[in-house]
Amino acid sequence: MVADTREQAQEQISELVKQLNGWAHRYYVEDRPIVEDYVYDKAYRELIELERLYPDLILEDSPTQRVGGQILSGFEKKEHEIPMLSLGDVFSKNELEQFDQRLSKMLVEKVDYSCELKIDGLAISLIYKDGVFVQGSTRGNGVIGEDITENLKTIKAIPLRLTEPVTLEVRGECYMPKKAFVGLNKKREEQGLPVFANPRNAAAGSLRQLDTRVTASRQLSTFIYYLMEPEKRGLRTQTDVLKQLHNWGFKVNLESQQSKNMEEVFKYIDEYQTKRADLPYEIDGIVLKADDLATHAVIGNTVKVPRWAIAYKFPPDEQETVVRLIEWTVGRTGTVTPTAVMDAVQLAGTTVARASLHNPDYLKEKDIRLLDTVKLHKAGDIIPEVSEVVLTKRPANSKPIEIPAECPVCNAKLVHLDEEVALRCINPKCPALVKESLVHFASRNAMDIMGLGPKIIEQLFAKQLVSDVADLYHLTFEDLLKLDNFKDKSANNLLTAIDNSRHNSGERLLFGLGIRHVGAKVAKLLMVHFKSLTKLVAAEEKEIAQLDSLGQVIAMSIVTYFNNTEVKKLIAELADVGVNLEYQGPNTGASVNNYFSGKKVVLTGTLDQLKRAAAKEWLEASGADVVGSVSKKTNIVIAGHDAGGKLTKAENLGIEIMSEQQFIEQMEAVK
Ligand code: 1X8
Repeated sequence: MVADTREQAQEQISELVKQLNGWAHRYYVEDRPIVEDYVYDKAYRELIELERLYPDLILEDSPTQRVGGQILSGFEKKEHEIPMLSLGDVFSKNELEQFDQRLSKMLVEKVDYSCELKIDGLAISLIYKDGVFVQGSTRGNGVIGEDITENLKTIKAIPLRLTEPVTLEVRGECYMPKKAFVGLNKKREEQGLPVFANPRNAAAGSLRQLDTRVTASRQLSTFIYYLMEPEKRGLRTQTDVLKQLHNWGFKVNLESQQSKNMEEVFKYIDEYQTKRADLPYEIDGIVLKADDLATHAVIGNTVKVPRWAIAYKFPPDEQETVVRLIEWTVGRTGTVTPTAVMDAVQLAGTTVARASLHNPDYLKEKDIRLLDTVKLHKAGDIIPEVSEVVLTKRPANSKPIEIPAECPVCNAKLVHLDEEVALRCINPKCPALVKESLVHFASRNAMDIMGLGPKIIEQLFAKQLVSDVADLYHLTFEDLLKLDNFKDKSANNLLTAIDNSRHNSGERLLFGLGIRHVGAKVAKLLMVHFKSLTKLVAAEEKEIAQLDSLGQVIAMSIVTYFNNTEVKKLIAELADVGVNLEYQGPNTGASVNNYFSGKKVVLTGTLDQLKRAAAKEWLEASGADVVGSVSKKTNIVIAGHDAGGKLTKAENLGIEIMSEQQFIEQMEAVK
């Protein structure tokens, strides 16, 4: 969809923003998506294109305004118009009864309660002007917080525009879902970075990022539960406030419940104490609020906390146990990680006997030793974690754990790369690494070897048929017949797939090597510049770092990698077995193999080498729309000889023109 006029563009932009925001609302706020990701992505790309052509027409609630990208120099202070109070805590049902009795004494009418989950996140405040999100801040000390507007804009659950043009302030909790927390820590462990202790710390760290792209990548979400000056909207109860917040487009926690008496409140507590582990976000208790808003003014606040609400905190799920062993294992990217092996205990419904200690720094900081008694809990309700050592129970003459100097699998010397906390094995022949590196090598965006998945690789490895990626190219028909369920045909297919991969453009190989910080995109960029892997191997760190501002970290990672003797041998072996090390031109590598997909293509003139019908069929199979006449909407014109008016028109309109030969090259490049 290409707009012909500015007015059309404006209309299309407005339509797309409305549609995309509607879909995103269903996905991020209501958890009930109505379109497939690719439908969203397609419309999103259209919007980006229109906004690129007409940057002054970008709407403030456009989803493209959420990607982050600003680098902030710091956070401004933000004074809260009304202080953001904390809640009084209680830890027993008995104390809750006392709270109820206090309220009952102060009020004439019987008290109904709004029972809500207490989200373990960070309190935030959001200000909307005429329905548009204008400012967001942290709680800070309750009176003065920090302006984190740009970070909050990246959170998809926060509406950039409300369903009504209202001016108001709301408050709620920003949190990281358990799944996002587990994924983030896993990634950080692999990257050698310190891990976050729990989802709340992870959310806090993510919100205070000066690079808002980092915040955008962290999958934060929010629950809004408080509206300032609700009486101005004619709302009478907290239950109604929650409904209204939801109607304005905020994400509101749907587990809330109105309760008529303490019996019902206790039932709610018991129910969620059980459900807690299954919720996709972490809660640390429940919040009880007098539902009738008129009573809030009557009951009032103390200096620090409201008297009309209270938090009931769940007892911590923590167990003591004894450390029997510290195990060191080699992970996917060579990180060597210590794990505490302990006497098994029951924790939040499962039996736990192991907890990752992440890296040597973490181990040293907690100073966990053999036979120590430790307190164990579950971070994000999922990951067993040692909270602390019970020092009073430490045996006499215990000694700190020694950090290994050599890889527990291959005995190679372990290293710390740059500023990493992780200990790493960087021997590319280390068996622990090889299996994973083979899986990556064969994967779609790398060498794209069809049929060579983790299960086959496991077998090849176990039967000692391969010990590095170069060995793949020595595999014989007989070798493959040794694998489970392999017959003539499957063996032949796999051999052909491996054989074909020799001719891939070099960036696939470069990406396939699995060098840290070298993803498919960086690999492509490097190969476009250096043209040959051999030249990249010989390149200076400075030249790499300056290339499209790739930077020091990537450059150092590449140079360190290629400096390794084992790596040098591996590259030579790959060249020996006929694997291509050269860049083969545009549109040959990873994730660009659909050059024609989604494009309107016109075939004109006489084709010498191809049959016209075959060309059309091939284009359509690649996702192109082959049309008869040239218009502004045409993307590509393929012109044979004696092409006439259509070619002239395409030239006048500035449409991409391809000769038959260029088209054939594209076809061949796009496997
Ligand atoms: C803190 C929290 C509140 C609620 C949920 N989670 C929290 N962490 C709620 O009201 N549903 S209220 C609150 C506060 O007032 N400090």
